[in-house]
Amino acid sequence: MSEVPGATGPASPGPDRRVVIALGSNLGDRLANLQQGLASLCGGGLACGAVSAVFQTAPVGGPAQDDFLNAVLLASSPLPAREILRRCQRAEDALGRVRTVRWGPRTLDVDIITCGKEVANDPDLTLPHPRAHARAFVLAPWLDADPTACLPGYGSVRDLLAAVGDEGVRRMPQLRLVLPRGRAEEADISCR
Ligand code: A4P
Ligand code: MG
Repeated sequence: MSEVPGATGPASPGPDRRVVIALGSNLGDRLANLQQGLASLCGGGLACGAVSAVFQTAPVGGPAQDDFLNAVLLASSPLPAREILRRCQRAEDALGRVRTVRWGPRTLDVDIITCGKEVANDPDLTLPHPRAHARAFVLAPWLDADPTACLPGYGSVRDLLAAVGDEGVRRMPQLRLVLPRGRAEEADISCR
């Protein structure tokens, strides 16, 4: 079969970009929820390279609620950011996430922190995540997973965490997340 000049075939994948994803849970079996979130996210175009240690964190904002477990996933992907967002939302839905009050308790929250150097200002997709630079519950696990991490437009994650402080954020060495088997593909997770 010959190619028709100018015909549009399936969209070719874009270049791989480093994708940083934050996961949080403070309802139900928090560690199992985070682990299940990883299972939903990894593979199929999202190469998961590393996951941080688990941190127990005091809730920020919202009503009085239990402490969270938070972690950060480092991945790489050629997928459009919106497709990755849909994947994040499917992972939340699979855990029966219910939205009642803003910043209320949740079985699983999955946020895209950065997608390469992409900048987006849509309320449905803001990149980098608009509050990540000020949140120790994102910065501490991110720094744990990548000591040279940088947040485009803001600077080094180490410096940002030093400015914010890590009060209420505790590393939990006895709690561990593992990347799903066979999905720890190589991901470009360097800061350069
Ligand atoms: N949205 C826009 N940009 C993004 C992005 N980069 N990643 C939109 C993911 N979603 C993004 O999200 C609300 C809307 O944000 C969606 O329509 C999505 O398209 P949501 O998951 O329904 O609600 P949310 O996560 O509660 O909203 P928000 O305002 O993004 O929450 P934050 O700022 O992420 O805070 N305290 C501790 N200790 N640990 C936590 O994990 N999390 C929050 C949530 C508050 N306090 C916390 C924690
Ligand atoms: Mg969210």
